[in-house]
Amino acid sequence: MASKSIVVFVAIAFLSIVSAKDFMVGDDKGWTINFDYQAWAQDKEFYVGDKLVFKYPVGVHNVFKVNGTAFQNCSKPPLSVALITGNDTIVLATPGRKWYICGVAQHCAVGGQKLLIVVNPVAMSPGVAPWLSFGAPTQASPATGSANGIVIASFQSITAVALAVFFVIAF
Ligand SMILES: *[C@@H]1O[C@H](CO)[C@@H](O)[C@H](O)[C@H]1NC(C)=O
Ligand SMILES: *[C@@H]1O[C@H](CO)[C@@H](O)[C@H](O)[C@H]1NC(C)=O
Ligand SMILES: *[C@@H]1O[C@H](CO)[C@@H](O)[C@H](O)[C@H]1NC(C)=O
Ligand SMILES: [Cu+2]
Repeated sequence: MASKSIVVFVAIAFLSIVSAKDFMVGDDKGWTINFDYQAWAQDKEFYVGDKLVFKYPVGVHNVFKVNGTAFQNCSKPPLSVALITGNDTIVLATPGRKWYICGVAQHCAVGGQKLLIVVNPVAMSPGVAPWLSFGAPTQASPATGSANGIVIASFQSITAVALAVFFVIAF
């Protein structure tokens, strides 16, 4: 407990993105069965800070964020972690592969109601100061590092400039 240390890593960057984008998954079709979400995603570039909006009639579908294994298998997490509002907004907070499935009946396995995207890191504007960091740990063991960290990201668009602040709190 005494060794519990808080590492605060604050990164402030002026981003070259004009503003974060909202992606309506499936566009006019929304989140449904028998739609090719891979084709939908193929021509799109997703960046950290963008949002996915899953639209569907409440009760007809839901949304689970899963890992690659569960995506392949269409294996459903507990219902308690499902998104169910019919207008589920997910902020893409970290780069990398993200997997989403519908957990209703066989919508994923048979209906192909599953989406894989790759989120790109935030594009940096050249010439603007790169990531600035403060509060590097002096006595903290970096062993666990940010792997166990909680990442809270907030994004604000101020006209053409976005200011991103990340707090990584590691125990
Ligand atoms: C994927 O998720 C499942 C259940 O949600 C979990 O059992 C499994 O360990 C996870 N696999 C990986 C590689 O993280
Ligand atoms: C995925 O399916 C395979 C074959 O049915 C099974 O062996 C494996 O345990 C499943 N994995 C998960 C995470 O459900
Ligand atoms: C759906 O969510 C988006 C983003 O959170 C919001 O802007 C929009 O007003 C919502 N629409 C409805 C019908 O609730
Ligand atoms: Cu569904």
